[in-house]
Amino acid sequence: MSQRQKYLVVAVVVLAVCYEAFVKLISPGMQFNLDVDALVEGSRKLRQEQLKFAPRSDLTKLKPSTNSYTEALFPDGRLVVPGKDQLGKENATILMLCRNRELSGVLSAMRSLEDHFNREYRYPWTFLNDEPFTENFIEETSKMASGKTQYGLIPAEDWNRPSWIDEDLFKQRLQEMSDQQVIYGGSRSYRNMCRFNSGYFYRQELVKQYNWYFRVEPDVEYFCDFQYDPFTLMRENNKKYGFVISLFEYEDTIPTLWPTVEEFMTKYPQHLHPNNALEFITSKDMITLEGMIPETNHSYNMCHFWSNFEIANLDFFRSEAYNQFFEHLDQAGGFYYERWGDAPVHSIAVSLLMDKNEVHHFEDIGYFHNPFMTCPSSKQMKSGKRCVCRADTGNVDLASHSCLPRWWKYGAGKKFLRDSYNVEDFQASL
Ligand SMILES: Nc1nc2c(ncn2[C@@H]2O[C@H](COP(=O)(O)OP(=O)(O)OP(=O)(O)O)[C@@H](O)[C@H]2O)c(=O)[nH]1
Ligand SMILES: [Mg+2]
Repeated sequence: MSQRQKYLVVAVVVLAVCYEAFVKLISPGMQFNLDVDALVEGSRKLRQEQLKFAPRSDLTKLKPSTNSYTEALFPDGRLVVPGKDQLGKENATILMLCRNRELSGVLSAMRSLEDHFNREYRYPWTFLNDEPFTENFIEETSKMASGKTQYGLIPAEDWNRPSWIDEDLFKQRLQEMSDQQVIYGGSRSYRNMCRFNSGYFYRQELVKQYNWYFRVEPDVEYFCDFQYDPFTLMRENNKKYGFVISLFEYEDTIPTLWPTVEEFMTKYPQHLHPNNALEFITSKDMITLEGMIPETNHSYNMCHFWSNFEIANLDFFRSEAYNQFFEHLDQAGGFYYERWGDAPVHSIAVSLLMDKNEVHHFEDIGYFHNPFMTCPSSKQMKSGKRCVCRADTGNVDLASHSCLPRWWKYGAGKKFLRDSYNVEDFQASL
């Protein structure tokens, strides 16, 4: 064999060895194909094992992950965990009207309120809906709550448009308000919601048992530690309605609300409280240099308490005065032919039927509902109550469209706390 032939043989052998190595080591597909059946079988067995743990009640048997030091999942999968008994002393509930699809916003609002207030008091949460809540909604919200939770289905007759609403006129007004781009002007469900929140929430079976409610909406945020029970604070100080933000309403949602209220005042003068806050909702003077001067078609200046936050006494809404007020408004049809919101309805009722000293401005909670935020301006209060407000949103309190300065002037007044004060001087002044 010549030298050249020897090189050729060696080259062929080397190539053959490399090819085999390539097939075995570099081409996993060929190896994988060989194991497919075994893998499928293994996977099937694993799934069968997992299925043994599938019921949610058995989740506690699983460790969260192989490198976890906890022995069980938390919470433990039961819907009512021990230790959910109410600690707060008042006959009160936290109330949320919402839809299943709003679950993530519901949970974030719950978490915020639980962390800043309710986990120390464990007041029960009451959820209301015009459709049945899903199992998932119930499971997730009951795990988020420190207290008990209950879920109510609103009867159709408390939610839907009443039969005496003229269908043609309703459709026509819906179209007109939608064309005029009135906020939620074309929405049917929003009108049901506003009417329900004006006249029916306090009549629901689950709500009947309570004296107080704290209204919460999906996606809201609370920024400060409460450090007290707001229901107790209100009861002990003879307050019946609590708010955090007050603003001007869009006039094109309530063109005939005020004339309807004027009819009510003429018909039922006995219901007007002698120490009412009529001036708060009718004054049109300039309050602050930046403040808007309300220019409206009627005496109502559009000021209202923003009702997505409310802490209030249910007996006020159950009173004859409030119910005659609501019935009078309802019969006028403005919840459907216009788009009367529950905020101006509650606010006008509170301002006319209640002693203005029974209304409380919670200035120390810090709150956000898109797009407005209120945050304590006192440095002392902010740090003392561990407030962390949003850095990307301004404080609405003194904004041009805020009615708070008007409340200070014509409502229950305002005591300004100095940031640093001498405790003895302060106590002596009380
Ligand atoms: N069950 C139910 N709840 C509703 C419906 N519409 C609104 N809500 C609830 O009623 C409350 C007020 O509705 P929102 O849509 O928040 O109205 P809003 O606060 O004026 O406006 P945005 O928050 O800016 O959308 C919230 O708690 C909603 O979850 C509805 O059709 N069904
Ligand atoms: Mg809202």
